[in-house]
Amino acid sequence: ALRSSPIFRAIILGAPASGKGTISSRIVRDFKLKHLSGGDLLRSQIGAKTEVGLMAKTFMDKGSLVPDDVMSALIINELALLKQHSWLLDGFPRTLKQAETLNQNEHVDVVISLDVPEEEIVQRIAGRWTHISSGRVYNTEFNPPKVPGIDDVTGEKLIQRDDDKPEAVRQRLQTYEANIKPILEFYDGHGILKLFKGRFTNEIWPKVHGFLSESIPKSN
Ligand code: G5P
Ligand code: MG
Repeated sequence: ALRSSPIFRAIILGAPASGKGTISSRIVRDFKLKHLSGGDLLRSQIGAKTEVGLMAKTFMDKGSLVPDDVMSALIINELALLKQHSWLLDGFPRTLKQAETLNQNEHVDVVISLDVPEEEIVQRIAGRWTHISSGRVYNTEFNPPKVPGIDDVTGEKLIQRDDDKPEAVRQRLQTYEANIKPILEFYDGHGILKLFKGRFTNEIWPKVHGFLSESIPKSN
């Protein structure tokens, strides 16, 4: 008899430019999960000039976190629309408070944590180009667009993110370091944390793929 596939919920965490977005797009290509990125969600609110977006931008441009209550409400609302779906949450939670709020609202099966050396990260950000409405990312060296400055899929313009300027990048890295430890301990305590260490996405990806192939329950 036909049975819908079992629901699977994953989180992907890592420093700025550790490759969360890049690896997420490979995960959704190969496994049937809906991708939800906190940063992409905020950027689409900014693009639509909503009240939340305008407020969030003041924090993002400095490389600081958007306040927990605002961010958690946004994400919990979006996840409520995905009750029947498997999902992959990218860049949330970023504080222990967010992890606790998520835990009160949703079940999570696995947490993928990317560990990429800092000097690699700083180099990558300088070459990143983003298609804002889809969240697709390119890098002038690693995965350049077919036409410089243009999104492969839509033909629209690519931009450099406001928070990819050097001062904001330094602040984003500091913010990450200041908050990540208790989050990882929280998920390790739940026995669902899986660390992936490496310098390059192409080195980390096969391990993530193998791990998910074994973790995701097979449908039928
Ligand atoms: P975001 O949008 O979540 P970050 O800083 O956490 O931003 P970011 O910058 O989006 O993370 P990423 O997704 O981890 O990075 O990395 P990526 O985009 O895939 O890859 C980075 C670049 O490297 C790309 O150009 C890619 O092509 C290239 N690349 C990938 N792999 C390789 C490789 O192997 N080699 C090379 N050479 N290049 C490679 O959050 C932004 C802001 O939103 C707010 C905060 O203000 C935050 O600063 N925010 C929140 N605030 C509060 N709570 C939350 N939960 C929040 N979430 C977002
Ligand atoms: Mg990202």
